[in-house]
Amino acid sequence: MLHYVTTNDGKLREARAYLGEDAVSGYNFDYTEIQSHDLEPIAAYGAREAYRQVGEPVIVDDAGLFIDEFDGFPGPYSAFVEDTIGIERVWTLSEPLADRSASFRCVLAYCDGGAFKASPDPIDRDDRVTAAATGATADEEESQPLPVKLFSGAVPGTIVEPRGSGGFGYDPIFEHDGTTFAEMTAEEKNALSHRGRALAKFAEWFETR
Ligand code: ITT
Ligand code: NA
Repeated sequence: MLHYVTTNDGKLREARAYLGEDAVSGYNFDYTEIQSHDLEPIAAYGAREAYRQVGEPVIVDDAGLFIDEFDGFPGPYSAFVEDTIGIERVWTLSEPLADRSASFRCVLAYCDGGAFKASPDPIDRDDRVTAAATGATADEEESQPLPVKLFSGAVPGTIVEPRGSGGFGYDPIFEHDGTTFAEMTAEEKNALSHRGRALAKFAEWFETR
């Protein structure tokens, strides 16, 4: 069984809407989130820890909102900023900006303890992350790091005054083509979102691995 490891029900709902309700089970586990300006090492490190915890194939999903004029803030700190100032005040901070362009990004990290290595022709070898790139501790680098496969997705949009009651997190203040993500169903959002794009890449690889 494939486990989507997250404390966030919204992420799990979207993953199941995309991959199928029976294709993935939710596993509520708060893995260690290393500090980094990039989502990739956070997701990769988390996937290794989650796999060690669960003992079956796992996906970890690290995501964030990147506001262009703020050099990508809150980015990897999106959860902290949502919990502290909240999305209404992210809108307030963005309102005076001449350019309110932003993007959502999502990185999925898959780890099965190394089974996918057995694939005769692994796709995207370069996506495999080494311990050095993941910020693993010296101890972990000494032992062989577990292989992790990464899939990323991004979507451009604009920060707007909150609208809509669907989705989760920053969805009410993120507008794409005139509609906020909170005004979309999970299926509509998946069809163009950062997570939907990453899930599409994952699903394509997973079927043929
Ligand atoms: P897990 O780490 O347990 O999966 P989390 O909510 O803490 O759950 P992250 O660490 O990846 O997830 O933080 C992502 C932040 O960005 C968090 O505040 C989310 O609400 C927000 N976020 C992620 N994806 C989003 C999406 O599709 N729409 C709106 N907000 C999103
Ligand atoms: Na988190």
